Amino acid sequence: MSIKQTTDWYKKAVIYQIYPRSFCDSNGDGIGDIQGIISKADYLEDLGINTIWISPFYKSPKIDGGYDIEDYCSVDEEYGTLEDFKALLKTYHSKGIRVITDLVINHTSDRHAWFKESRKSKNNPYRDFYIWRDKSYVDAHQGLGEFNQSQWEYTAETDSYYFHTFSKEQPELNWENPLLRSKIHEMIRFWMDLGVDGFRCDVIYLISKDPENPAGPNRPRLHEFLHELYEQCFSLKDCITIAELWGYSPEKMLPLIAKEREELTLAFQFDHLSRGRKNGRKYERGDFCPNDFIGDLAKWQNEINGKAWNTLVLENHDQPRSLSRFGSPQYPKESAKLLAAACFLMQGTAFIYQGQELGLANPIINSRSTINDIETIGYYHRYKTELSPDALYKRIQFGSRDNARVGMPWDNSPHFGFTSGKPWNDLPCNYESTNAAAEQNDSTSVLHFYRKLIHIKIHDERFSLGDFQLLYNVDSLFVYQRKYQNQNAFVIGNFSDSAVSLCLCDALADLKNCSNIILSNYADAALKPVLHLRPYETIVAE
Ligand code: TEU
Ligand code: CA
Repeated sequence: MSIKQTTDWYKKAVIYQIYPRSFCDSNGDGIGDIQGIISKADYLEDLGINTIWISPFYKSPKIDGGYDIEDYCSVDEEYGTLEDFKALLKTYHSKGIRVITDLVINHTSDRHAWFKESRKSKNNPYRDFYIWRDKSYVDAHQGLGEFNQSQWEYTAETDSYYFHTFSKEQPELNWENPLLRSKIHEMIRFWMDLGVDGFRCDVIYLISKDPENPAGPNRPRLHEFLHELYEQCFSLKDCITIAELWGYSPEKMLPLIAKEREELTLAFQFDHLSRGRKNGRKYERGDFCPNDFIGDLAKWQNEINGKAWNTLVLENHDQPRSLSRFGSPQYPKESAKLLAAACFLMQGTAFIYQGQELGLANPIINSRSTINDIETIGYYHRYKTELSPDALYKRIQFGSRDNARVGMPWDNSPHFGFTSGKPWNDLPCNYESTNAAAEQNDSTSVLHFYRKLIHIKIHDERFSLGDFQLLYNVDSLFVYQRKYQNQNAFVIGNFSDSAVSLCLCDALADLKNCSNIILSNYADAALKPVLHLRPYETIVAE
């Protein structure tokens, strides 16, 4: 008998995402590592988070930053050893911090032993671990993948083609094969047995494909495969799963995360992160309307709350810094704090990406040598003849995944304390005043604001379990309410660089009774019948 998920600990989890290559280098080779993560446990404990999620650290050629796994049950030697990982678990668990790892099971690296076998011959025992087609099929089904490459790659050994959505070095697994599925289950139990508390499931919706058309949008067996994963793995202890999904409406997502279905625990939604892009294109800046952004978040609150549980995200390793996307260069501290309060005080599990708590802006990306990421390299090659260098780098600066992957700034020493050697991606950045040590000593810093925010998110049940209601969302002004057991709290914000007044009448009348400020981003914030909100001012009141 399996032990089903017993507690809802994820409802009070604040999850800090670590991109291991860029977090902290312990041995001076310019590459972040597991010992580096261990060395920052006190910092994360002081921040107040109660869970970490570590992006892939498994053996990998790192064509896609480690999301191309060569060996599922090992630690890449650049990052350390399995013993180091066990020590990491011990250190974090001893502080009461849970550890979530990344599960990349839609594809492997082309260097994975299964793939090396699979490509050898049509009757190899591993042939059906991957998706193979002949030339006539491929000619009739051409398409471009996520990184601007063809989705079918030729191999001479058997004169046939294998399927991939991401780089050609990331062949996709054939989930129709029960043997492949049982190998994956075994691997997941290996990490659970070591003590891992949950998994972030990379592009998990892609695992089921239409055998007639693997590149097509149909996912006929997705629910079946997820329930099987739950039965065979996730239900065996009190662990959680977070799905990475793209293009899902709340209606389509609910069956994946509704508890009674026993599939996944949580899923990311990124609708609001598409705002401020031209026609939704990731590398092109467009107009940004704050009320659309708040409206997207509120839509998910209204559709998911009470039925399943939301996630709250402003950044991750695939996204530029939220300050550079939605904040203000004139008011960096105020706008970083407003973004944090606006998003994380809604209902849902909060995810904070390393450095976000410092209010980091993007590094400078303005030449070919400042590009490392495979998606950005694909974009560069696609547009380098069509656009002038100025126009091209403007887009890359705006959208590149490299923005989030520069070394974490710990102090003001060379390379901001990320490494004593030469960083693996040596991008120019201005982190003189936005680094952990500088912000530690400044009580008005974004870091101090995040600490307070995380504290109330975890310890004040209005901000974890409370009901959500959007009371006002016009132009740049928003007000929402959280209510738990008849106790109210209000989150108010002016998402713009000009001052505005807000009259507390009609829908906002309840706010008049507020007398206490729980959190604010201006030292002299005050509650008045007509609120005068300064640029990016946010007030959390009760
Ligand atoms: O990302 C999924 C994905 O579709 C990304 O290409 C995403 O669309 C884009 O970067 C953001 O707009 C996941 C991982 O998070 C990413 O780092 C990997 O490259 C990808 O899967 C393949 O494993
Ligand atoms: Ca290192």
